[in-house]
Amino acid sequence: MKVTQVELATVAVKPEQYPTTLLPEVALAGRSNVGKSSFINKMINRKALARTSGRPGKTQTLNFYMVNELLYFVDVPGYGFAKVSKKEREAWGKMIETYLQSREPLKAVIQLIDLRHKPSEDDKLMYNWLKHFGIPVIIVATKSDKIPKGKWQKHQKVIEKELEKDPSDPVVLFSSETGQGKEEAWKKVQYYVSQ
Ligand SMILES: Nc1nc2c(ncn2[C@@H]2O[C@H](COP(=O)(O)OP(=O)(O)OP(=O)(O)O)[C@@H](O)[C@H]2O)c(=O)[nH]1
Ligand SMILES: [Mg+2]
Repeated sequence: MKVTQVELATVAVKPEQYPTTLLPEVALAGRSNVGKSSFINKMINRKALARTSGRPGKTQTLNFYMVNELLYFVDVPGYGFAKVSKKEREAWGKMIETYLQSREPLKAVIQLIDLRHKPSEDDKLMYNWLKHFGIPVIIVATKSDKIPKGKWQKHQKVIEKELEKDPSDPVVLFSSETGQGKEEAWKKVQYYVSQ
């Protein structure tokens, strides 16, 4: 995929603020710090258009990145971040739920899981929740650069088994550091966007 044009088109916390230019949308989900914003930057060849941080909780709004006037990547706040107040967490949860549940142009969710670790309870809940609402999921197992190649297969299997992954949902091994999996991830995104 050749990305020629990209911009942060919309920042939203409620439905009235979602884009009105209706293009297919693909949203990012995953625990805080797993690399959602880094994934977007890698996919669009920008170092830091989507803001990233070593500190979890960087992304706090729904950020709609328009790519080639073809689709939106929607950066979503991460879950499982303990250092925010309960009230804040509830507000984010509601914002994310409202978006995922009711957004007609949403074609698929890219759920990021750290390839090094077993999926957490939150990862499992999120995956099950997406499946409950019939949303196609692309599992992106990220930070592959952090473990030796010889272990990739084994770790991927653990993720698939723990999630009880639906066979129709693809898994892409990815690294925002090396760019591994970028073309494959684009292929999956383009497939769902064209549905
Ligand atoms: N080695 C390595 N580091 C990564 C990778 N992806 C992300 N990181 C690092 O992980 C940290 C968190 O990345 P972000 O992209 O900000 O994570 P996020 O999921 O957007 O986090 P929130 O916005 O808090 O939900 C940053 O320090 C990134 O540089 C990867 O593939 N490999
Ligand atoms: Mg982020």
